[in-house]
Amino acid sequence: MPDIIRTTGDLQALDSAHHVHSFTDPTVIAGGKTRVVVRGDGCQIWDGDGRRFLDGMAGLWCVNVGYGRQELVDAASRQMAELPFYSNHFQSTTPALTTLAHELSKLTPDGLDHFLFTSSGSEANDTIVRMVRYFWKLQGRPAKRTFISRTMAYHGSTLAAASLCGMPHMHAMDGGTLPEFTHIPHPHWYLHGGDMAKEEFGLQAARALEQKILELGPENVAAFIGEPVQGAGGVIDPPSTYWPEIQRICRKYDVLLVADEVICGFGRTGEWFGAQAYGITPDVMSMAKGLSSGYQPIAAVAMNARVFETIGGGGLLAHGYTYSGHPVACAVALANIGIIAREGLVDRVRDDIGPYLHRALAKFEQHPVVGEVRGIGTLAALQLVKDKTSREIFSVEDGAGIFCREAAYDQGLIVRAVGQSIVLSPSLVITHAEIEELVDKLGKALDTTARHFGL
Ligand code: PXG
Repeated sequence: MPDIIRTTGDLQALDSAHHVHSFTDPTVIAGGKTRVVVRGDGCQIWDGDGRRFLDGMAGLWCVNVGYGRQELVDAASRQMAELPFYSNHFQSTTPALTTLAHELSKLTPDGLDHFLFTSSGSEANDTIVRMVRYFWKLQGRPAKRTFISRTMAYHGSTLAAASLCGMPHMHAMDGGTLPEFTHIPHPHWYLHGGDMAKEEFGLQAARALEQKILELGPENVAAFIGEPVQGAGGVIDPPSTYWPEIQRICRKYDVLLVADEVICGFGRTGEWFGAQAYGITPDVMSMAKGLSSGYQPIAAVAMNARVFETIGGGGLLAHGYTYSGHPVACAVALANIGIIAREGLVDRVRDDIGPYLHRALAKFEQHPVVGEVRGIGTLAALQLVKDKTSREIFSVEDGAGIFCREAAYDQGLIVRAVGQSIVLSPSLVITHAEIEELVDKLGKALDTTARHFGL
């Protein structure tokens, strides 16, 4: 029988003894600083000491329908009672899995009608690397193997997905990327656009892809992958000209266009998928997080007919995970999509809560420590700056992002710090009153930050 652990202090001690955390400095945990989260409801969470927080991140960009949805609990429970597991290997399926694939085909951009399931976004992107290379091999162009992604991209932590990432610390850990992965600069106008108009900068940033393809030789380039809005890289929403130009370049050189919809999917941008918000039709997409609102670990790769039919002609598809299309995860994803559709959450983000959030945050453009307020739908970021006129940002050593994040935490608000930006990704069910609370708490944290840095 497992030991019953009751107090937060006991949990913190055991945690530092036994748990290796994700994206955490282990010395912080060794100091007993683990945050123990015990309960959630709507956009609120509670810690082990009964303290309430407004969760401005929806967990890790994923609890799109909010915490505490009994309907999802019931879907999991029914499926567990009926059939807790069966695999999709060797020509098998389950009703939940096939129904989910069918429902997804109605939501994804035109032509993306075939779905391969995994348990995480990292596995989905890793799978894409294998599938796309396999696709080109079957097309008779086996040299097309290189993936182009962007600096500050986040695509996951498995080997290939980490190579797709564009964050230096991801590569520094284990000695760089795998071969045949390369990066172009990310399209952050405020920091890199100089005097250029936003739209002009968008075109210039996209044309870095064309230069890179020509440098590598189109005959060697498999795909370009990007998040419609770069999430973990700091909510970098590109100028409106960017994605259509990227799509044009991909088509011109017959390079597959892959959208990583792990954060942008399932309503965050005010459309079902970020690709729809930016007017593009990728060849392949990955999705996770909002697919089940994080209630179950499930992700998927969507592919168009050209990719599907090509890999369909290659004989046995030597790829799959024990938990590909896990029936409990599929049942929960189906119920979750049902909630998003029934409650009109996608339209709510586009017409109501997205504009409301961005109007409320816009006032921070006047704040001495904020240079830029950016984002779309329920994705937002505040760029913290030392000097508004020169757009000089804080250094890593200044640590303004982490300082501000902790100040928000002291106010009872969870936000993420990405470098010197504060990012937000609340649940799609956040109310107007909760947005007022969020802005009030964030304002206090920004005031504390400005005072601390003498602004
Ligand atoms: N793609 C994107 C765009 C993501 O945001 C992944 C892929 C990987 O998904 P999995 O399910 O394997 O984690 C993600 C995940 C952060 C942070 O710092 C964000 C993620 C993961 C860890 C940290 O905000 N997103």
